[in-house]
Amino acid sequence: MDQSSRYADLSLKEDELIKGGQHILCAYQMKPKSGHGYLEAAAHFAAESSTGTNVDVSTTDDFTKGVDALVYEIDEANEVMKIAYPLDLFDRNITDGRMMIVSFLTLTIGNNQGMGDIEYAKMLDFHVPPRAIQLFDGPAKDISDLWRILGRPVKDGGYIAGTIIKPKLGLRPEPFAQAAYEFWLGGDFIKNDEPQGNQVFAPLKKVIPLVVDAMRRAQDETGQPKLFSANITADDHAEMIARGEFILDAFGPDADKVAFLVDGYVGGPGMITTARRWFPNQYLHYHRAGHGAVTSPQSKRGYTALVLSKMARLQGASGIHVGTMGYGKMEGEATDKIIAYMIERDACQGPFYHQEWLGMKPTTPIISGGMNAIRLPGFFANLGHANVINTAGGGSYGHLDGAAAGARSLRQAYECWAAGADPLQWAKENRDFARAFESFPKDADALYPGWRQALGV
Ligand code: RUB
Ligand code: MG
Repeated sequence: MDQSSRYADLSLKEDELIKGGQHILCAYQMKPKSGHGYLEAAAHFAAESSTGTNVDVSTTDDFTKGVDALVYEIDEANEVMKIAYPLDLFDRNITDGRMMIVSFLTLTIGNNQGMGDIEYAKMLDFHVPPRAIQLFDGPAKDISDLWRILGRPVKDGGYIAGTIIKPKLGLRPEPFAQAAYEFWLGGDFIKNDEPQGNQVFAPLKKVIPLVVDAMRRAQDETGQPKLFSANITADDHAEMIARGEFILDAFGPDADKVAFLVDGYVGGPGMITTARRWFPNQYLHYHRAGHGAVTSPQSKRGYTALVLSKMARLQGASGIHVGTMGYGKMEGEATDKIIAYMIERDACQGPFYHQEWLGMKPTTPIISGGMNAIRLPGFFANLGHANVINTAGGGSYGHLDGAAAGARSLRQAYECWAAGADPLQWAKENRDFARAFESFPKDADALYPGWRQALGV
């Protein structure tokens, strides 16, 4: 059945839809299965994503038609279609009238992912009108809160040198806390690796008090405040809350230095909102393990990392991983910096839509995945600033002189970029940075081919 007379209106103008403020707009890469016309498939997609199904139903009335999603633009050659979703389609909380990301996903990237007449469809961008911005929680805490704790300026407070406790699993409580202590002697921020929780060989109730002790000793020794991002991811929201409350209790007077890490892609939006609403005083660290299944450029379904990141800011993530833009080990490109700009700025032009955030707090880009001191200067040059959290696991614990030197090498890499210095020159005067070349010789060979000669190695 061709539904394009009802679910498509190509006379609608995008700028007028945006001015009207009554729709969420979504741009997709979409290809119909062969034998299906583009507009027909697009209209069926909009029907399935809003009020319709594959046939007319007798229960439809005039009101129903007023909340139809409408295809308002198609570009068959580039496989792009755009759909306007009336705001009233989206589910609202009975408790406080607010919007929820699950409903956004259920409609805009739900059943439409398995339709028989669609070869593939992937959301590339979306636009949120001011009214919907007001109806999402947004972040409660942001990077300025961390800078304040660290004694830095609350604007442009700069690079936060972090790590991930490695090995990923397999440390018992004492060696775990020792690994934390050593990094904190040189760095600012430590996160649990995402699978670390309450394993039988490292019970959370034993590990956390030792981490608190490690933090206190590192603070005493360095005279500097330290930050810890604790994983509270769990299937059950009551378990998440129990973990969070135990952790805050254990940190006591240092509880403001605790972030909560939630693996939000595997866990889903409910987990992020649980953390956002139960612990609004803690920095909310959105980890996104598994996202590549849908966000990878190789995947023609799902949504992009930019879409994931925008959803995270709406939900209230204080920070979210945004990859390493081609400078680390995970998939990514230099142009991914747009993802960072989208979540940290108050207005940003995305691939299809200009988004105004209207004062919603920023979400920190968290840079992670195969990073080390050698890779950082190029990364900062591409991004154009260093107001990020960077967690380098292998890049810290893989440093030949240990984790404290690894942490210092990260800071020296930042200072090298900030000074506009030549990294090889800088290495001659900064030992931990220099030793990073020897620690990660494959990276050094690729990025600075003459390094052995220059450093006399
Ligand atoms: C990185 C790590 C993180 C990934 C997440 O460890 O454990 O979970 O970076 O990736 P290492 P992304 O620093 O040893 O590589 O940031 O792309 O979501
Ligand atoms: Mg990890």
